Amino acid sequence: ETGLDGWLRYASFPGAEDYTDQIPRTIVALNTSEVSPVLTGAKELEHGIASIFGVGCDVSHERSDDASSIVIGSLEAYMSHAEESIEIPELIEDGFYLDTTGKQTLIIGKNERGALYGAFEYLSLLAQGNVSSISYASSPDVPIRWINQWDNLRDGGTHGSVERGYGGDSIFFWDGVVREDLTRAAQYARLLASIGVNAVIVNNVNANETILNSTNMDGLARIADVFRPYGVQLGISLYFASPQALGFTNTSDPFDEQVIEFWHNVTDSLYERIPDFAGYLVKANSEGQPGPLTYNRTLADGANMFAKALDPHGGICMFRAFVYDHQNLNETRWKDDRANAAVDFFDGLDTQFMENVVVQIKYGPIDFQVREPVSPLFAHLPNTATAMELQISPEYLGQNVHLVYLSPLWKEILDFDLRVDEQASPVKSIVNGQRFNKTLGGYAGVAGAGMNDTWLGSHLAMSNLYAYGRLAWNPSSDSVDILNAWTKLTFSHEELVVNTIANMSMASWPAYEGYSGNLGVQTLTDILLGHYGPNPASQDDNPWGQWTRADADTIGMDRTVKNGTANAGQYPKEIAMMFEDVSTTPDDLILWFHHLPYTHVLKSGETVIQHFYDAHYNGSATSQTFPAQWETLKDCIDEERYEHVMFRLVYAAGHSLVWRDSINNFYFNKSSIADTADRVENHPYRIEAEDMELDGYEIYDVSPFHAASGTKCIV
Ligand code: BDP
Repeated sequence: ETGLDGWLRYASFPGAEDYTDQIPRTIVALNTSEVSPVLTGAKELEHGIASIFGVGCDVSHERSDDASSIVIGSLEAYMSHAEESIEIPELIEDGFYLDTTGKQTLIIGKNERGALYGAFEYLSLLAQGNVSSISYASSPDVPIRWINQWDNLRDGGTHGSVERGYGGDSIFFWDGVVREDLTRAAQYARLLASIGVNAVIVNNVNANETILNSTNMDGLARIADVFRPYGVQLGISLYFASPQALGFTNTSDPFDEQVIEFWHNVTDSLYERIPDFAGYLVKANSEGQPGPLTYNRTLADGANMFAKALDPHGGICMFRAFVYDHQNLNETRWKDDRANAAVDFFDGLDTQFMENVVVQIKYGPIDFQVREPVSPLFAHLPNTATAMELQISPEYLGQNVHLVYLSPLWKEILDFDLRVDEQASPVKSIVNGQRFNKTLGGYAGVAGAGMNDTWLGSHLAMSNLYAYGRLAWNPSSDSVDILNAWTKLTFSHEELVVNTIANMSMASWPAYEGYSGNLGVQTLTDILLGHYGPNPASQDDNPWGQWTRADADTIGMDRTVKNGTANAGQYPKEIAMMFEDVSTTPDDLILWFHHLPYTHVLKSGETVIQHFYDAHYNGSATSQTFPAQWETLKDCIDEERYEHVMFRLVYAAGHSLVWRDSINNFYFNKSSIADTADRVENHPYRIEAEDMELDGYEIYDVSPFHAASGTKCIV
């Protein structure tokens, strides 16, 4: 199996044949439009039931009294066929009601998209072997459940690459334009719809103005056409200085009349082609990108310019809070701490944004690190809609070569209680709008899917895409439940498979944190290159503002108000007090907030440096168990996917040793404090490759030097 169907394989399961008599044979689609998600749902049911149970169904539009039919439709359509309608529980937009207890199986959506979601839910239950009678309503926690693809139209040569994507070229773009063949775009929309994702931003946040030429707008309309039957809306990222770059104006000042007119015209043209266009995503004044500050306007002025153009059409402007200037780290107001930037930049703007602006905030204050506190900005915008940006393609967490199941990390962030105004304020209740009475809000998941049949570069990484959709629908879902459902749908119902994948996945984030960066010092990857391998030295010598502040005696960033960058003071009072004080800061964030001697004793009883050594050994030891665990599944999984996963697990187990030894050696060299278990200085069983007799290999110096023991590698 290639993996192309992801979790929508609809494989049969042992005993499925016993249920064939119970499965309805007629599917009645109450909504009749050819592009209606309801019809998509009906066809999906037909396909799924045939695949799981080996029985054929007819799809019709006529409701009859046939006892074995599945009726699927929007609430409105259901009510208009009201002869014997039953009372449907309260639903919100995109929600659905699923009832298999009566004469007819009912799948009723609040809207047409909701009905499609209901069909996917029903099929997911059947495919997991759950054929018992059920009756329940389900509605999403948030209206914004979007995917961000960082796809480039052109990348130097002719490719459409995906920034921070590990699954091959763009499924949307090639050679500067939208691909002719959009089969993969439709398949992607199907996968996304099945987990409740309702919009995709199709191009990179580092956007290019050429997305707005008429050829590309026509191309975008073609993508929107293949998305529409799945209820997935299309949106795009904008380059802020497009009016200038395209030669329409000589400024991109958001107060300039011609600039305003330009954006209104662009927006109107997009809606002419794509009436259900979702909206814009804007990265401004960040990492060299222009923005409103370039023209001495506020971030709100910039966001509102787009929001005004979108408003008459019902579109949304997602305005990113990832605003910082990497050239200018000595900016005094940030106190030399990039973690302070977002709150400082949005200071005073909370009441300034239009209703259809959503501020999109990365989960932590820096940048998708293995361990960050939640971004304090979530506590500062009670009058503004917010969305949380999560990275499904784990750029700093092993890039889908290492196994890292992200749901536990995301849930820690979502459940964190910010205690705004000393009241319960879990982050998930801020983004869903409940805490501050907002109607808009939600999630943006940076997915990085590509043309590779595995979509993300690795079969196991697909559990992260699945979990993203599930948590955006219901952030209180359990990480293991999500995973087990995914495993059954993707691989097998066998207990051994389900339990083994759960064991490996649930151990994977702690293991990666163990052998990469501990105690809140971040992931310790190289900063300026690919963000992949270990390079702890680069943390203290880069213009991007991530620091460990390590010297011979001490390590960690002092972010206290009393002595440091005052970042702890950006949190609401109770949380600020907790992070201000070493004794109340949790161990896993202690070096994020405090600069401490290597000999500081943690709450665990270990010293900081011994924790580093042990965590690196334990984390990499866990990673060593993954290939052996996977091997037990050899006879339960098809060979193609078994081998593909095994190859990565074996490689990652080896790479975890590179991580372990380079980080441990680096801090041993800095601190000169010996490992109490005497593992770091002496590697008794190791033979360096460069010391062997080499045939056909040459010895090279490694840069950074600490990424290889003895500073050498063979190639
Ligand atoms: C960084 C990525 C970079 C993105 C940037 C962003 O390395 O590729 O452009 O975030 O989110 O983590 O804008």
